[in-house]
Amino acid sequence: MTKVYTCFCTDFIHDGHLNIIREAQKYGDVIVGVLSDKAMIKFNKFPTISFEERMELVKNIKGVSSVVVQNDVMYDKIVEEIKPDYVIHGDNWCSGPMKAIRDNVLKLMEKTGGKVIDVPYTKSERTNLLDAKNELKRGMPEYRRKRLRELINLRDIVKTIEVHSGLTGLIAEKTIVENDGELDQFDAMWISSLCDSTAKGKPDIELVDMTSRFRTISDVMEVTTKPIIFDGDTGGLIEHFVYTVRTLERMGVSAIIVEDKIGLKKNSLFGTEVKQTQDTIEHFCEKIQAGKRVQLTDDFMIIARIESLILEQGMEDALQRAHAFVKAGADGIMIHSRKKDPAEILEFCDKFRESNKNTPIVVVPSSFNAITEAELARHGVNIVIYANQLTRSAFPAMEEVAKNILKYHRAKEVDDRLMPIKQIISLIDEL
Ligand code: SPV
Ligand code: MG
Repeated sequence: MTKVYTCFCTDFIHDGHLNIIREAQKYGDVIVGVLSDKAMIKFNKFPTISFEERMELVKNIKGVSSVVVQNDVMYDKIVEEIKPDYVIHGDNWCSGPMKAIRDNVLKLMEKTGGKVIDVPYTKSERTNLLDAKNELKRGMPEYRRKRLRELINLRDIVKTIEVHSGLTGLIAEKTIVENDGELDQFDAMWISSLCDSTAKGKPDIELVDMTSRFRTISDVMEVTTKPIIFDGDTGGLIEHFVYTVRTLERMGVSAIIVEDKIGLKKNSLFGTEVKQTQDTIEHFCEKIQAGKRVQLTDDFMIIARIESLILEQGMEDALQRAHAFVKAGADGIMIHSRKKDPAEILEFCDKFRESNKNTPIVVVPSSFNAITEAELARHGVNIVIYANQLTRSAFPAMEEVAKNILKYHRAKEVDDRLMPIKQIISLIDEL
């Protein structure tokens, strides 16, 4: 029998999918692959229903002969397994990031003598609306909030990028690159106190109040679906912290990271050059416990950030705090360092993992930036945060353009550095 293969990466079936099945039937037996959770997440189609439910959905389509699991975004393994005569797909994979997948399939089919069929993508008002609605569903608090915990389980390391506005949110949400035949993108977003403050021209000393920080979160949430980790600074007074936890959880934020400092907070990258006071273990444990007590879902995470290495209090102090904070209920540990050499971070991770295998570890490699994600993951790190790179890249670019306009008394000389007007006006999707 002639085998026709197609892969579905969807939580619901619409006319477009049915059209592909109808077309496929003209060539032979239709085998549909359902993308596994792990693969779907790589593709930023975070599932809103379970894998079993997605299998069931496809099994019930008329004209489908069999349903299989596709474990990778690229088709190498599945083509080897099934040896299809045809691979059929909507022609939306002829351009954009999905083109890398089509190229992969073309190469494989050239080898086996099979053919690739591109079916015109169904663009009815109904399918467009269903697509858009399903996409937006992923941004609803009940889906978004639990996504961080799911990612920690599914990813070797959760790659997180700083955002401080709708625009930077769009970059985090949509930037996707092909790397060695794999599609790559960020998993989560970090609402940095440093960058949120800097964007407002304010110092990073907990001056930008929570109401304003929530507003930033809301701007980001409007245009994204990825999970959010909130930089909660010291968390403030315990009496205030509990309200912050409640609000963040209700909004659909996945985690707050609070640092074990007290009093006037200064940015950690100043280290001991400025006066900073570390909280006592007892008081910080009380803060964690208070936050956990008011939390309403099992999704939300309170991550304790340890400043012992920043404040030169030593490894033993950092480890003692980590274990105490976990005992108090912390759902994760962030360990920070401002050294260029990652040695102390790796030593902490290795020692912590000797007696704690599961509590997620978060790191922020702003200073020790030569270390790779793979190396961090090998030492037990679960989340890596690129905490300020978007802000630090945008500022010099903007300043340079400003200087040049002043220099030449016109904007022509900077034009080749600017995003074309056409592109910027179409950057934001119309509803
Ligand atoms: C932030 O991004 O605001 C952080 C990380 O807290 S750091 O600036 O390195 O302290
Ligand atoms: Mg901060």
